Amino acid sequence: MKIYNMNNFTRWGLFILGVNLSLNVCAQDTLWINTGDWYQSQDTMSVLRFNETAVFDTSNVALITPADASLFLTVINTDTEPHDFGVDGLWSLGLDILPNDTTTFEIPPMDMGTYRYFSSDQRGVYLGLSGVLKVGLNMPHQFHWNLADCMPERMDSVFSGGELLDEAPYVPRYFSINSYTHPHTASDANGYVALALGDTCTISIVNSGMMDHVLHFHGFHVEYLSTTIQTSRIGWSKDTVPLLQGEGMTLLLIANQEGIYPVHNHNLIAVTNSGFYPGGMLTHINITP
Ligand SMILES: [Cu+2]
Repeated sequence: MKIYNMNNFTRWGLFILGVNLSLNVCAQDTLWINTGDWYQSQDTMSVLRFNETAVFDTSNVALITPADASLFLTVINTDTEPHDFGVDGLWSLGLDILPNDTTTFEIPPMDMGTYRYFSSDQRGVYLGLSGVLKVGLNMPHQFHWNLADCMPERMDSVFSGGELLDEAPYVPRYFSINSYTHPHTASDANGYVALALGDTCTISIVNSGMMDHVLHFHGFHVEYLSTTIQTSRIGWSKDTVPLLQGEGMTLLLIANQEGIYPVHNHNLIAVTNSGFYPGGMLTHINITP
């Protein structure tokens, strides 16, 4: 089937005209649901990801769309099973995208902020179909952190169509940001916050995991610009930020001092890889002169 995607053309056209993409009245994008292997220290896991091409990439791609405009999305499902699609807490497609099929649909206009887009079916949840959706964010410096926790035994079982063994305790062995675990988080250009002194950035965070997470910032307080669940926190300035399952939030960071500062999960088990410390959900803010 012919895939019609104006996205790059539109971006370049607007770039040449010097027009900001956010002035568009609607946006469109294409996602591939791909299958591939995710390698970690002690395990290789079969996973699913939303990618921007038919080539498997270990990180779900971040979707970017203007505020108050419809997003026309085409999803191509290369998996062997059907998947649903939704924006957590906000909107759901209400039907399955069938295996080896393509579906185009319209997501109604959304307010400025960060949301989780995902497939809520069992394979989608356990194998990682969950990403960051950024709406109406216009700062020149933007980062995103897609948080996940992974238990290889459950993933293997779900991938092979076996029993989930849900009654066994959930003991995840990997904790990742954009599918990177420390120390590899340092090579993730979307997650490793590299800025110059005086810069300001937004950090879009989504909790795609099956447990709540809490992040601790060293050296900085960050301001809540948006959040989808704990909305009373909007406007707060904090150095410790809890994220409930499925929550999406936008934080504002002002790079007002030089140096390298860690940001890490405050739950010790979540800064390990297969039980070894340090690892997991740990990245850095690197401010240069
Ligand atoms: Cu700390």
